[in-house]
Amino acid sequence: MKNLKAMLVGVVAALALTAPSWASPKTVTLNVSGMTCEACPITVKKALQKVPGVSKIDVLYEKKQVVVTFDDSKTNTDALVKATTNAGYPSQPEKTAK
Ligand SMILES: [Cu+2]
Repeated sequence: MKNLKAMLVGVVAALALTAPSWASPKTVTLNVSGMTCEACPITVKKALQKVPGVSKIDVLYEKKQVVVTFDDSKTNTDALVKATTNAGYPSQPEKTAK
């Protein structure tokens, strides 16, 4: 079964690389420096959940980062930044290393 698993991993990797244009979930990492206590991520998360098109939010409290997965046909990084900023937590998209 080892080979099958390796093959599946390869297929998934290939799919990820050739992401179809009709469904393009994007992931952005936002640096939220204002998250200073453990209640902050909850507020940030709630604000982001209200943005249409957002499908996944991972708060990395220790790194003061929020990883947001969203549908880029429905929303964009600017809207996400605006949402956290309006909630009292200004954020900056992390420059993605290519
Ligand atoms: Cu707090």
